[in-house]
Amino acid sequence: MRSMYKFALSVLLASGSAAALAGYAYNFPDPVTPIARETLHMHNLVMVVILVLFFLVFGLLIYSFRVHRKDAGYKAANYTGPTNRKQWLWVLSPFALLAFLDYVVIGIPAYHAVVMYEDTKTDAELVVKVTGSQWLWQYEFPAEGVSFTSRMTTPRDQIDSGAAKGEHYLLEVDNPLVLPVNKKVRFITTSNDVIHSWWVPAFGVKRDAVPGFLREFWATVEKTGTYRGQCSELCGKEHGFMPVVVNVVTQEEFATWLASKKAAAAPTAAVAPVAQLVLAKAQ
Ligand SMILES: [Cu+2]
Repeated sequence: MRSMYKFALSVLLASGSAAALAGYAYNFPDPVTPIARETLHMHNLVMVVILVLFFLVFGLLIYSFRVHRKDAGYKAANYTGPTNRKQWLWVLSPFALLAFLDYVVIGIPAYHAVVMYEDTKTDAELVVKVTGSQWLWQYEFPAEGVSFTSRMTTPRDQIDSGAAKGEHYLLEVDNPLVLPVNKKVRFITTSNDVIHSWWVPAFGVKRDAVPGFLREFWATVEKTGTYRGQCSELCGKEHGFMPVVVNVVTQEEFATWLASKKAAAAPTAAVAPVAQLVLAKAQ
């Protein structure tokens, strides 16, 4: 047993420095959208319910093992099913309790959460189209006529040859997506090639980007800052190298950023975004 612990510890130490491990947490990241908050709330609720049940059931088991054991004089029950009222009560009340927990205590808030997650259109103030591509993300603001690609910028020597890793190793890009704070953003995802998945943990959203299909989700980010995520659907050899970075800024900063993107895109505005992507890949 001790050698197993030693082995586990050495694997843990070999897999990363203390600084790298410090970045890992046991709980969800701080929620910054209504969906993320709701998800965390549901998770905590379910956790409390199952922990109480777990300790209750195991407590009863251990109690029974100890008290009703053979050498204390107990005989095994010749039990084939409930026959009297008391036995029926013991059968039906846990069943009723589980049904109540499942359909009421957990079911009602879960239902509300799912309905909320899917409501992408009510009061949406901005639409962003996210296209996954091996191995980068393309962002488009269709109404504003802005589109650009976002690629990882982590230097290859940090990945391949053991150079010291930067603070945002594998989670840094050239063109982050910029969003205004406190605005409901409707996202539409799709893909150019294989299935990808756009995921930002602090937003509580993850949606597959499927070629030939449009999938939707939404986010209202309530706090300015930089949020990072990753592609979370295995999409080829560089799946691990297509991070998501979102800068959430004030409305004014967003307007400035959007205007600068529009100005930069002006000469090639006539070229379809997909064609731009093909050209960029060919270079
Ligand atoms: Cu991917």
